[in-house]
Amino acid sequence: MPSLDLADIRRAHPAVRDDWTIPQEWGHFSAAEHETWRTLYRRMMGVLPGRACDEFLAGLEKLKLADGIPDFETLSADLKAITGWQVVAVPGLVPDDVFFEHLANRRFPAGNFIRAADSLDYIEEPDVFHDVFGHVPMLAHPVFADYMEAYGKGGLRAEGLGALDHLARLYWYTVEFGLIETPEGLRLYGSGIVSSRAESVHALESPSPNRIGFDLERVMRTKYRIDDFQESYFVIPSFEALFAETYKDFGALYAKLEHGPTHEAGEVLAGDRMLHRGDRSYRPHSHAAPPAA
Ligand code: HBI
Ligand code: FE
Repeated sequence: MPSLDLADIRRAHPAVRDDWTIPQEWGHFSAAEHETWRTLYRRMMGVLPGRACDEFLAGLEKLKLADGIPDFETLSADLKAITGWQVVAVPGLVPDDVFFEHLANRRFPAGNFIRAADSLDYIEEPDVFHDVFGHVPMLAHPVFADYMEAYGKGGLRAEGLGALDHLARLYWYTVEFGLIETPEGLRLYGSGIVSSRAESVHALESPSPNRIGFDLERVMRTKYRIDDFQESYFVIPSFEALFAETYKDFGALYAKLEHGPTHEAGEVLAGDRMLHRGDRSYRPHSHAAPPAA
């Protein structure tokens, strides 16, 4: 786990500011790194049409992200004109309170590095492709842009109430790994999925995972995997419904969450609205521990 101590970070990034942002210095990216971005972009566009939701594809189109690692000055100017959001460069993962503070002020923190060309399929930490290709197109959607700001504000409140792990589950099962119902069938919107070629196919088409109708308390009680495909995906009926569902005071909910069960990632409950009951045929394995030689 990378250091989350600003003094450590400052050794490697002397220009880091108190809010953990750093100058992007877009000119420092090499031709090879821009080529890695284009390779990742091309791979994703081979699987996302017909799988990602229209809102994601429309945002991607509007922000013109195909040519290489975007210059955050230009990207932020375009995005600000649409929903008031901007993209800021950070060295990597930042502490929760710093992250929430940025979201609450419509700033999305993006890792200022890209994965190595020889490991396109797995990243230890969110890089610029996961953060910008995965997260930023949905920030061009007004309702989702509002949801992300509300999430940031909720996070700052949750900190005080010791409810961070519940809120992190909400983020995980919507922002990172959410599915949405459409008249044409289920579609992807979660950033962790749409920035991964294999999971974009797995999440929609594998018989293995559960696909369960979104329920706020259910999601906040459900553990998730950080090192492999999800064992359950939660499905929202619309972004408006997600925003309405979560734009209320969580205080009472957090009090309720102090008691009662926590569910394993692959569990199915009697009250679940099952869109697909997984057959668990995919055996999760942890990337973190490389397979025995
Ligand atoms: N930091 N840069 C960065 N990006 C994230 O997505 C991120 C983070 N810090 C914390 C975090 N996500 C999660 O713990 C959220 O659930 C808060
Ligand atoms: Fe992410």
